[in-house]
Amino acid sequence: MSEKSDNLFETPWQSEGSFRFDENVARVFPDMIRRSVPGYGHIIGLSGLIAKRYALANTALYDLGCSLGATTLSMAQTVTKSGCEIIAVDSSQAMLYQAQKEMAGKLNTSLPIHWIKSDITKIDFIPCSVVALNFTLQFVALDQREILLKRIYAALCPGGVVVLAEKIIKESKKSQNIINEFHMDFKRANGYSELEISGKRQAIENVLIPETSKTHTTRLRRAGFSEVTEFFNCLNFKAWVASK
Ligand code: GEK
Repeated sequence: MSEKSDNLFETPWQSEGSFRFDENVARVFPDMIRRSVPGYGHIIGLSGLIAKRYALANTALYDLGCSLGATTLSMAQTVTKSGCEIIAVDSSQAMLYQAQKEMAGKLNTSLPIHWIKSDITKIDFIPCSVVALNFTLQFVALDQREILLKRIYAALCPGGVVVLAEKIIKESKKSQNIINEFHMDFKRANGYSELEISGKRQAIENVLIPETSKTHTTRLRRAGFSEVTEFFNCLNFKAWVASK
């Protein structure tokens, strides 16, 4: 992947909620997410291993909000079941363009990959066994999240799974403040300045809407998932596997 460094927030031009997944973000995305999300690489790697374990022959695997295709690549490199295909969906043309450019030389697997530009709340799902929602549900409108999970549940074959990774908020305000400080320390340690940290926070306000861990797990169960298992937690980032 491109290792262009993220300097988007070095100048104080951001207004509240101005963050967009445009070509500027697409260009620096791998650097941005690696320096901002603790454990991002682990979650992507584990998504591939989970996909390998749960993929069923002749079904689709979805990467919803695929960005530059990191999860798609991870699944493509591990899944060996016959007749599977990966459907990678993103609403940002800039992200999909960059994804296909960067993945061109890397995706030399036998698994067909379909890149689709669409809002994930608008697609018609085909029978599937693995659906990855890595840091994407947090950008979907709050009133659409349960509807989307129910539609995914309906499309999953018995034994299929959703992999859900999210930025979360803590139930208590005190805990939230502490974890926020730790997350800011993580970003500082990765070379972001105070100006960049506050600029990004302002730009992402009301664009990324995090929820508590309990809200996520309760909603997954309401959507029908029988077993919801947390497999990753670092600072204010969590990931679960939920099975049908
Ligand atoms: C990764 N999963 O590398 N429909 C389709 N795409 C959407 C929607 C929507 N409604 N809302 C947001 N997106 C990736 C990282 S990034 C996470 C995912 C982040 C897309 C958006 O265009 C962007 O590419 C992606 O979801 C979120 O593991 O930037 O924190």
